[in-house]
Amino acid sequence: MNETKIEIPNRTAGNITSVPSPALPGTEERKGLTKKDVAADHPTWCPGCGDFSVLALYFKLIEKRKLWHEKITTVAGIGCSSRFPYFVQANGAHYIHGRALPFASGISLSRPDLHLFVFGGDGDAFSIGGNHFNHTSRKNIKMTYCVMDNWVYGLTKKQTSPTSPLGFKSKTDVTGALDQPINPMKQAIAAGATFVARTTHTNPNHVLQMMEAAMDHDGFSFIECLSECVEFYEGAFDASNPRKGGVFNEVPKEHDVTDEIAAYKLAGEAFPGKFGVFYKVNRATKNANEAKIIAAAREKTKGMKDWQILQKNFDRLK
Ligand SMILES: Cc1ncc(C[n+]2csc(CCOP(=O)(O)OP(=O)(O)O)c2C)c(N)n1
Ligand code: SF4
Ligand SMILES: [Mg+2]
Repeated sequence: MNETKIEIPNRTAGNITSVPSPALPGTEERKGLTKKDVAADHPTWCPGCGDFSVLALYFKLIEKRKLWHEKITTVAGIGCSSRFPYFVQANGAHYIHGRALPFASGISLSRPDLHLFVFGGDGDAFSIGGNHFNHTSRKNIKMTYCVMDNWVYGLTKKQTSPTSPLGFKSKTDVTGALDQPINPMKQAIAAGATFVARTTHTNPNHVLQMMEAAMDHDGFSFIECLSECVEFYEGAFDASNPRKGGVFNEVPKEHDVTDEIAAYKLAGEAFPGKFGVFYKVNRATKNANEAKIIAAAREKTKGMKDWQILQKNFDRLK
C-alpha cells in the first residue's frame, strides 16, 4: 500500500513566519463589497455617456454603505439608462418599458429588508411610465428612484422626450419640439413624493451625497440626475457644468426642505437652477400602513392553520 506523505512546513524557516489561525464560525467580519464584486458585464453605453458615472457612483454607494449582494435589488424599465441592472452583479430586473415602478412596488411591499433602487430614463419615467410615477409618489412606497434625465429618447435614437426643451429638433419633431416639457421636480412634489432631489452626473460627490440621502429616507425618494446623451443631445447640460463654462449652484443652506411652496419655487427656476434636496418630509409609507393591517389580521387568526383561514373566507363569501 502506498503511503501518502504530508509535507509539514517548517515555520521557522524561509519566509513562513506565522500561520493565521482560522476564525471561529460567525466571528469573521464581513468585508464590504468592492466594485470588482458588484460589477457585472461591461456597460454597453456609448463612450462618454453620462450613465457611466451614475453606475460608478452606485458601486461606490454599495461599497461605502456596506450593502450586501443579497440585500441589493436594482430594477429598471427599458432604455439606455434602464440597462443599468445588467451591469450590477446582484438581484435585479430589467423590466417592461415604463413599468419598473409597479414591479418595484411589489418587491418593496413584500421584502422590506431589501435596499431597492430603481433606475431609468426620462421617457421611461415620465412618458409611458408617467402614471406609475404619480401613483408610486403619492403612495409613498419605500424605494429610491433615480431618473437619468438626458432630455431625449436615447435607445431609440433621438425622439422628443417629455423633458426635451421647446425647439429641440428630433426625429419626431423635425422642426423643433412644440410641446411644453414637464418639470420632473414639480411633478414629483405635486404628486406627493416625500423626498425630491436633483443632481448631475458631472458632479460625482454630489450624486453620491444625493444617493445616500435618498437611501436613508423612509419613503419614496426621487432623484432627477442629469445624465448627458453624448450621441443624441450633446452639450444639453453645459450650462450646469463649470468645466464647460456653466454654473453648479447648490440649494441654499437656509432652504427649508419641509416647505412645499419653497421647494416648488426652487423647481421653477430657469435652467441650470439649483442642485440638492428640494423637498423632504415624513409621512407614513404604504409599507408601514399595510404592515399594520397584516399584523391586525394575523392577530385575529392567531393559532389557525392556513386552510382554516381560507375556509373561513370561503364561508364568508357564501
Ligand atoms: C411598450 C414599448 N413602447 C416603446 C418602446 C420603444 N422604446 C424603448 S426605449 C424607449 C425610450 C427610452 O427613452 P428614455 O427612457 O429616456 O431612456 P434613454 O434611452 O434616453 O436612457 C422607447 C420609446 C418599447 N420598448 N416598449
Ligand atoms: S445613445 Fe445616448 S443615452 Fe444611449 S448610451 Fe449612447 S450616449 Fe448614452
Ligand atoms: Mg432619455
